[in-house]
Amino acid sequence: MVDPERFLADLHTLRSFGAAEVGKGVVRPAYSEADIAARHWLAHQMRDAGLRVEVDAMGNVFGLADGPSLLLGSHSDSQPEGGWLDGALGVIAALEVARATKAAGGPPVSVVSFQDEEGRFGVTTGSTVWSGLLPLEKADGLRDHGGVTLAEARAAMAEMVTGAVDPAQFSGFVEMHIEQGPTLDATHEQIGVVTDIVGIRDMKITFEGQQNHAGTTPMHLRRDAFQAVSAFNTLLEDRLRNVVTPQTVWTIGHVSLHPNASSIVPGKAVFSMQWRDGDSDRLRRMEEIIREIAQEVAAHRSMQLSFGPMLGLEPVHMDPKLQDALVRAARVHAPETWRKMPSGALHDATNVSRLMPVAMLFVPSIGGVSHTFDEDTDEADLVVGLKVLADAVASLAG
Ligand code: HGY
Ligand code: MN
Ligand code: MN
Ligand code: MN
Repeated sequence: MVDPERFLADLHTLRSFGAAEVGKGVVRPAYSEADIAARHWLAHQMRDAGLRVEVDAMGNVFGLADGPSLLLGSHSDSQPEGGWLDGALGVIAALEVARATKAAGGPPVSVVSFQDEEGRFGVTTGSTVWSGLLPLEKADGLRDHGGVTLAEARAAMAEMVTGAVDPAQFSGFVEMHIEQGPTLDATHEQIGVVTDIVGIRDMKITFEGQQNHAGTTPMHLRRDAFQAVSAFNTLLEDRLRNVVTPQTVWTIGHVSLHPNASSIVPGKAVFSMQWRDGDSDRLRRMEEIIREIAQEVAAHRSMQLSFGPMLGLEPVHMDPKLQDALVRAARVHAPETWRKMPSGALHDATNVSRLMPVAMLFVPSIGGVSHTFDEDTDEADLVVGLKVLADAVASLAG
């Protein structure tokens, strides 16, 4: 039997690594001191649960059962300003289910906390590398917004690394997560059984104009890189309108201006351009439009333009058999309060689906918010989610 008290206590302990000073959130980006300390603590918990700990070169931490097993988990790194449950919930629920199952002499269950799901170096980097989509040697050259390479960052946890973990030992992967969106909160439902996960594209774009004096340079002579970003953003709205659906999203979430001073016309702007949709063709069409707009703005404003490498993950479907196991358990623990739904957030499950069948379950996010310190979920919903996960695992093994 899973122990809700122990599960909630462990969730709070994990939050203590990198706990934000305000609210309930955490600051635990991949390879930060807090992240590595949390990974040491997790490894310790896994060992106490009777699992064999292996840490691969990326810093993905596995707690392995003997022989073939189901794999449960998520990630324990956070956004630069993250919620306490994003990723952490799936890791701690996995730990609790593995621990309870082992104590009851049940079927073998392994646990994972993937590294850099939040994309300090890209998009779901740890599971992308583990799945074989991106070779580690290539990933090593990726840089965060501060210019640090992945190779430099992961050196900080080199002493934890034991070796590679063979995916062939796992029969499937189930990831529990908070919804991070408004659906379940609005309908007062407790469980979402995920059907699909959207695809994503993410790249850096650079406009280079001319740095100059903000007092003496007449407006018509400026080659202002920020104005180029601003014009680009306005055109996006306009030109994407006929291509997108209400589910399509795009975000400029990071802008770095050079030299970023009040009295200097910015000479250079580097910004992130990210877009997501459930349809690969639409993602491709959007890419064409985005590149066209950037070229148009650059030509019009005498900017030099460059595109960074584009990272992408395709939309994926969840495995029907694993989904059915979650549905059966949801009918028991949340009889009138579950639904099937797609995921607009990315998850490690996307990458793991290249290796084995995967499924996901969601619990509500209060107010539909995540990637903010304000993210939270009612304890009762966390516990229902844990029970659904535990029952689904038991039924899959049986
Ligand atoms: O942004 C995402 O969807 C993921 O949580 N990193
Ligand atoms: Mn997450
Ligand atoms: Mn996240
Ligand atoms: Mn001066």
